[in-house]
Amino acid sequence: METLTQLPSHIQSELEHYKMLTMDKNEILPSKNGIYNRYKKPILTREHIPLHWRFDLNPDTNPLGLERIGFNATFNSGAIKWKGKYLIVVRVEGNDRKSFFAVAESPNGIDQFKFWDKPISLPQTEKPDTNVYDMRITQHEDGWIYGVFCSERKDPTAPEGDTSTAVASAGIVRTKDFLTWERLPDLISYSGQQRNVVLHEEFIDGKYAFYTRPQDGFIDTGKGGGIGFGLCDDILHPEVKTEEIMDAKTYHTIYEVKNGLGPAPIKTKEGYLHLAHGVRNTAAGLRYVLYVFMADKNDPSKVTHKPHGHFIAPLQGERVGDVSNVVFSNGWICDDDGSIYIYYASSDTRMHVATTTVEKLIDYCKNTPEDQLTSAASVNTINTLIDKNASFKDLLD
Ligand code: M1P
Repeated sequence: METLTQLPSHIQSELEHYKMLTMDKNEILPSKNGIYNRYKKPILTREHIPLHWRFDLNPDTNPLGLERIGFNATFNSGAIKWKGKYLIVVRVEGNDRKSFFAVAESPNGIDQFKFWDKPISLPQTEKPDTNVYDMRITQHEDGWIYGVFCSERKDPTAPEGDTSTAVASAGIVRTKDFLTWERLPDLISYSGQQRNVVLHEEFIDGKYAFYTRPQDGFIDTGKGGGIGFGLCDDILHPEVKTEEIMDAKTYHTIYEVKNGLGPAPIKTKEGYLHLAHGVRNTAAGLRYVLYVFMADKNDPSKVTHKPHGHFIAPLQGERVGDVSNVVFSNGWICDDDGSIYIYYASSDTRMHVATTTVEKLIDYCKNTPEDQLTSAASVNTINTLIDKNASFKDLLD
């Protein structure tokens, strides 16, 4: 067996760096709004990729020790607490632009994330995926753990010479151990393409329930868009015949161009907590931010509370990456004590964590003013708070 000292020096230093990163402690940052805390360092980057995924370590076949397979990014991860460990199912993107899924594990949810030995080998349907990404994990009451993800294929109707137009649909897999995955047929729906599809954890009226995001095209949602909700009779033949839009895209909001659900909701005594992304256009391109809302505990398709504006927006170094000005989340974990770990990616490049609690998110949802949709109404909302504070203003002197 080769020993460390026989590796070329650049692989040795990469190994030292990898070991340091995967043992490194993170540091909670003071909260600026009391609602959540960010952390000092990203939890997962391409530098966390194990070296045996990158290098042929055999000096006979790789005498120069060159990297054989390059990795570009680690982002948009599903999440679950499983057997006491915090697992994220990461979208890893190779230098070849192909995304795939790989499980990374942490003992505490905030640092020391380490990839398992091998990425997930995803079974295929009869129509192979070209690219797969953004898996949402749902521990369903039927006993399976489901992963719903975007499956992308070239549009067969694209005109000759068009090498870009694609079709997005919702792929579905299930597992009991995160090692062996069963592929189910892709979700059938009748509202165009689908991305950001999420399985609800409970049966609703004895049926499986999906949150959807109907879209006319691959990027443009067109007449589609909004977060939809639909029921499905049989998960082995998944089909959503009708979708009801429960949270629509809306003019002059942070979800003006499109939106999409993040992870499966967290069930609380007061309703379902949701994390989603909203997209608006700017002169510098699309801006993706995260927002939170709450749905009725007796009717998960009914939004009951919706704070105005964004919950998390890209900040400082998060603003820059392969697709800049983006934060995106498709994973969070709620611990038994009510702590919530929000896993979000910045700029389609790296993973971060933010922490909060069920208590804080319920308070945030119930007591943050809604978007009143005009500047004048926003000023009224601000003035209402200022007036309410009149007898407490001395506290600020
Ligand atoms: O590049 C930003 C995000 O764009 C897409 O999200 P949506 O479907 O809402 O437009 C996805 O490709 C997502 O992976 C990506 O982070």
